[in-house]
Amino acid sequence: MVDFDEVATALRRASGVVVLTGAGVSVESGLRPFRGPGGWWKGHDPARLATPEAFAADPALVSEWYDARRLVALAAEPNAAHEAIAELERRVLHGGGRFALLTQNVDGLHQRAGSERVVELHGNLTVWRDHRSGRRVTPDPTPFAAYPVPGPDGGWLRPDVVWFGESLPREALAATEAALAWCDLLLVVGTSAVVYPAAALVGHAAWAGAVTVEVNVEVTPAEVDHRLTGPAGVVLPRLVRAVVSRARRPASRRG
Ligand code: BV8
Repeated sequence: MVDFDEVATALRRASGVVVLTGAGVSVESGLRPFRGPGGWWKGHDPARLATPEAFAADPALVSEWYDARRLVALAAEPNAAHEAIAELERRVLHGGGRFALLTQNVDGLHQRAGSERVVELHGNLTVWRDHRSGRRVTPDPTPFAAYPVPGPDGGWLRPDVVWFGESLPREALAATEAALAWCDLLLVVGTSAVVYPAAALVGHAAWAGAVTVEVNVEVTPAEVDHRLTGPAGVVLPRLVRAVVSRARRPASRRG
């Protein structure tokens, strides 16, 4: 397991750790990914649902699909992968390092597992907003009575997520840029690395000199230094235990 030991050593020495996650990190919580076997997209055509045009054309269908996903996310529990990432954050920060979690996921499970330095690149499914005024609401954990759902300011309620063709939130992009400036190890977990601009973060980190590591059950187009193949809920706890259990070396000071 040369790669595993090298990654554990690099992780222990890193002073700026960034983790980028995708839908794969929530699969072991029972949430379906977007692509691949059992993916959401299998059930629905992304062009039909995750776009402003789809919402304008059929707000009832789009809001019903998102409400179903919202309730599944609220009923799910964080899994060992989410918990390992939260533990890693605590260990890195406790050792005087810097840490950021950039997630493409909209299910809120990282925060429920205890992660605090979370940047939601694609928004959050459990918050909705009036599509005209943008005023946000956090609906009760029960299905909406009917679709589409009237918003507080005369528009329809839509999920507070980033649809295809919509720009990522400015504050998320700013936080991402700041993190990549001090990142010396990027852990890419459970993403097919095909959605931009998130997928471009791997190349940006590598170009800036960071060690890049992918944890996935498949090989993706992401060009990384190390690949640890296996479910995130198995690989990540092992990796964090390996980092914690060995003699801690002072975090290398970069720059
Ligand atoms: C934008 C929220 C500017 C809603 C989502 C280049 C630059 C910029 C834009 C583009 C570009 N090229 C193309 C574009 C357009 C587009 C895009 O990237 N299209 C792709 C399909 C080619 N990008 C955009 O539109 C972005 N906006 O750039 O703004 C702009 C403005 C105006 C006009 C033009 C541009 C917005 C992108 C965000 C879209 N919103 N989600 C919702 O949730 O419904 S994307 C959606 O895909 C989710 O957020 C999801 O997180 C994301 C990525 O998917 P993954 O997370 O990777 O999930 P996936 O199922 O694909 O893969 C799961 C992986 O896990 C697999 O690899 C699997 O093997 C692995 N796995 C499974 N089980 C496990 C596991 N791994 C570990 N353990 C396991 N147990």
